[in-house]
Amino acid sequence: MSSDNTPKIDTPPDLERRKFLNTAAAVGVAGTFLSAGLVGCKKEGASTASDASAHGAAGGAHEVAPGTLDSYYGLWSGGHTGDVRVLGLPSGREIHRIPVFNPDALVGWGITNESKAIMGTKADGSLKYHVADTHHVHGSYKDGTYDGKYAWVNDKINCRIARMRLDTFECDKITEIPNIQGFHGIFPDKRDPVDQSINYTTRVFCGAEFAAPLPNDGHDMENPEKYHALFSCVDAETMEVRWQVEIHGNCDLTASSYDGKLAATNQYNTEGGIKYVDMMSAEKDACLFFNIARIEQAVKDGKFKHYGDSKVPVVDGTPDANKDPKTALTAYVPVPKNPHGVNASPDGKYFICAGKLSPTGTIIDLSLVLKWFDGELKNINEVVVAEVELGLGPLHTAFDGRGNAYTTLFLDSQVVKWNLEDAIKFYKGDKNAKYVVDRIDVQYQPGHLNASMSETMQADGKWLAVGCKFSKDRFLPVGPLHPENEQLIDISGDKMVLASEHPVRPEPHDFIIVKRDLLKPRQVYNLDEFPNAVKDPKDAGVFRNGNKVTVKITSMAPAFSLSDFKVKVGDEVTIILTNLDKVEDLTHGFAIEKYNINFIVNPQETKSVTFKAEKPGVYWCYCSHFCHALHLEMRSRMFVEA
Ligand code: CUK
Ligand code: CUA
Ligand code: CA
Repeated sequence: MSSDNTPKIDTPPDLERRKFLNTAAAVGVAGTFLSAGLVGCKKEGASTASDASAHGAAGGAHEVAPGTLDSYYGLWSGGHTGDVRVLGLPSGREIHRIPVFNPDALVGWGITNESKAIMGTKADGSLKYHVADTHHVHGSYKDGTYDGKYAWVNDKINCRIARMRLDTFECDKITEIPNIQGFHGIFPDKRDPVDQSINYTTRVFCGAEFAAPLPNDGHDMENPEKYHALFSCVDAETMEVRWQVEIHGNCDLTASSYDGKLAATNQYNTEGGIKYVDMMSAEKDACLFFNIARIEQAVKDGKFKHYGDSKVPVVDGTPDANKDPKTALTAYVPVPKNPHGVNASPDGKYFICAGKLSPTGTIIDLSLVLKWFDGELKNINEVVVAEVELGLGPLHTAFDGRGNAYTTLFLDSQVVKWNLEDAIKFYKGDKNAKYVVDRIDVQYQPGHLNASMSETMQADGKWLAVGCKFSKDRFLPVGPLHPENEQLIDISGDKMVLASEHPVRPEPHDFIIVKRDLLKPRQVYNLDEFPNAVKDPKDAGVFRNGNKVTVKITSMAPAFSLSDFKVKVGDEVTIILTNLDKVEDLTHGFAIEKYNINFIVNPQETKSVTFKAEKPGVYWCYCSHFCHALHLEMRSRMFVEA
């Protein structure tokens, strides 16, 4: 291989190009707040940006040889594609996509009866929704780390939360949350707030970014003062909505504490603005805390109302109803202008809010928040133990488990590494505390980032992935739509080192990086898991009940158990297919010509489809998944009699 073909992952970025991007972003996004003089913050305590050219490559530590397994799973939200992508890290190889909210032709998601039942259908059996926008993926916890059982992801467009089983990497439940719009942040709890022996996830907290009239039935549409947003709690097992809290302002991202007692959301629109200028008119917005035990007691005590058709209890979390700390369900902690991101440090002590329109990071001490709820603090502002300058456009924060935080700077196209305890010292007045440890340029305009195991008490400080929203000229051009650029940074040393990058289809937002031995995926299904399984080829056949016809088929390479089956025009046909092959990786497909049907069955799996036989004639059904030397010959025929 000529050296010309070697990817130059350690090339210092073209400074002119970076300047251009920053300028463009500043004009388009930040111009208003830059000119509004909101960047005039103290410069002390910040070390100078390190020279990107000083960083070499990470010595190939990110390279994973052919046939070798990655050491981490990355679970990436897919964005518009409504799915969750599974990446191996540190290689960055995409291993799998889990279809969730949107149809997927490979597995027949949105085509099979089983998947439609999970996705939700209208009365005529067609899918209720066809689009989604996934942003945030988080796993279930036990003892402060991932237990490998579930992951959840949100759909911002149609306000749905989905659960995925991590033994089969499949979505198994989807819940639509009532009376909200712009469903954005999610986070599972990590422990029960009252019964501390429940040391695992039992709830998932969900924030609504947009406010609307409650119920949203046509009244008060022109009056934004009558708009409200709700913060919701979903049961991790049943996936039913347990309760909601009516709040002032809006919710953006969501975080939960390691002791289970607190959840929080950052708020960028405490103004209740409709246009962006209104949403950025106040100097401070808030990080809003929820006292989970008190909220659940209020629900038990019947102190709630309902909105519209929803049966979900809604408690009052607005500031007016929560003035006395000793009974308050919520605490509004003022933080600088339009914050984005709220993240829990792995030592369990702090939540970090990134400033977005303020160049600062805010550290909130959770023990002080609990003290405020106990009535032991004079002023809610005392829970803020640091507010320090980080750079322009801070969005999201990850941790290395060694006391350092890593925050994306969207406008600076950088990641800044900073030390939490030094930031607290600096804020307290120790101007010698150099809290900024390092900076690294990324390509370009990063949104989310996450470090290996960062959202657990086992944060291991090895790898940092950065989701760069713009890739510009980093990859072969493919037309106007650019991929996003996922960059991988080695954070094992003092200096951050850019190790590799790979394009991803737009547009993931958040992701988690999980040690591979925490997940125990299965390789083959069990026939007994499927109540409708056709367990023996002898059970195959056509079963008629009026004009409803059930066709039972089994597959075993290289044949289906029926070489043909007969139905009549006008029949409602249900095909049930069980794959009797037991061999790992031996998947078959079932596609029906001209009937718009295709799905796969994995070893020992059963799936079904239902459709109307509308067109008479012979229709070949073929195996659409390469399975055998005689894969092309693996076929059946559907005879539709006129
Ligand atoms: S949001 Cu996209 S970069 Cu939806 Cu998590 Cu911050
Ligand atoms: Cu069975 Cu291809
Ligand atoms: Ca604001």
